[in-house]
Amino acid sequence: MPATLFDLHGKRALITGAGRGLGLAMARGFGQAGATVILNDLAADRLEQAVAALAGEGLAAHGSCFDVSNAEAVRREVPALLRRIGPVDILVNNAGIHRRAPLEELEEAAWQEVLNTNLSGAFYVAKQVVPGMIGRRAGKIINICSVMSEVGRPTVAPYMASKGGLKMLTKAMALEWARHNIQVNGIGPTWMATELNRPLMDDPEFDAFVRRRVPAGRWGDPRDMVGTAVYLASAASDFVTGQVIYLDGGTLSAL
Ligand code: GCO
Repeated sequence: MPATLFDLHGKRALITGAGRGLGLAMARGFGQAGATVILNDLAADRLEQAVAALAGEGLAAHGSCFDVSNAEAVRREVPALLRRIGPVDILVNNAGIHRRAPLEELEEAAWQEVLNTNLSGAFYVAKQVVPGMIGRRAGKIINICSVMSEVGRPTVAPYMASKGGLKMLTKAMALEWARHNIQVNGIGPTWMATELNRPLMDDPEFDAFVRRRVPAGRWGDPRDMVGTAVYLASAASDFVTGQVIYLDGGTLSAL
C-alpha cells in the first residue's frame, strides 16, 4: 500500500465548529496527518485557544472566526481566508447546535437557529469553497451527520430534522460534484462525550441509558472520529462518495 494513501501533507483543511469537541479532535488528527488546518468557531476566545494549542503541538494551524449560519458573514469571511491562507482542499462541516424541547413547546426561533447552523451552514460554507475545488478538479467535503440522521428520541426534533437533511445534502453534493473529482461523504456519530452532551452526561439516568443503548457500552470519544475523518479526507477514499459512515459503537445495529 503506498504510504501516501492516508497522507495529508500539502493539503489545507477547513473545519467548522473546531474550537472544541469533535471539530478540534479532527483538526488535530488532520494536522498530525500533515495537513495545514484552518479552525473555524463562533467563539473567538475558544478559537484562539484551540489554534494556540495545536500550534504548541507543532501543527500548522490558523483560525477564522465566523458564524456559519450567517450567509452574509460566510460570503465575506471564507473568500477572505482563501485569499489569506490559500485554497481549501478539505472541508469538514462540523458546526452544530442543539435546542432540546418538546416539539409543541419549541419556539420558532430555536427551530430556525438549529436548521440554519446544522444544515444551511453546511451549504453556505461549501458554496464558497467548492468553486476552487471545481477549478482544481479535486476536493473532499465531510459533513458531520449523526445517528439522528436515521433515528431519534423525543425533544430533539430540530436536531433530527437538520441531521436528516444533512445526510440528503451530502448525497446531493456528492452526485452533483462527483464529475469534478470532489468526494462528499458524511460521518454519523452516536452519543459522544462533548460539551454538546454535557447535560446528558451529567444526568446519571441518561448516562446509564447510553451505556445500555450503545452496544459498545460507552460514550464515543472525540478521538474516535479521527481515523474515519482522515480516511474520508485522503486519497484512500477517492472512489467513495455520497456515503455516511456511522461511528456509533453499534447503535444503529441494535433495537
Ligand atoms: C441527544 C444527543 C444526540 C447525540 C448526537 C450525536 O440529545 O440525544 O445530543 O443528539 O449526541 O446526535 O451526533
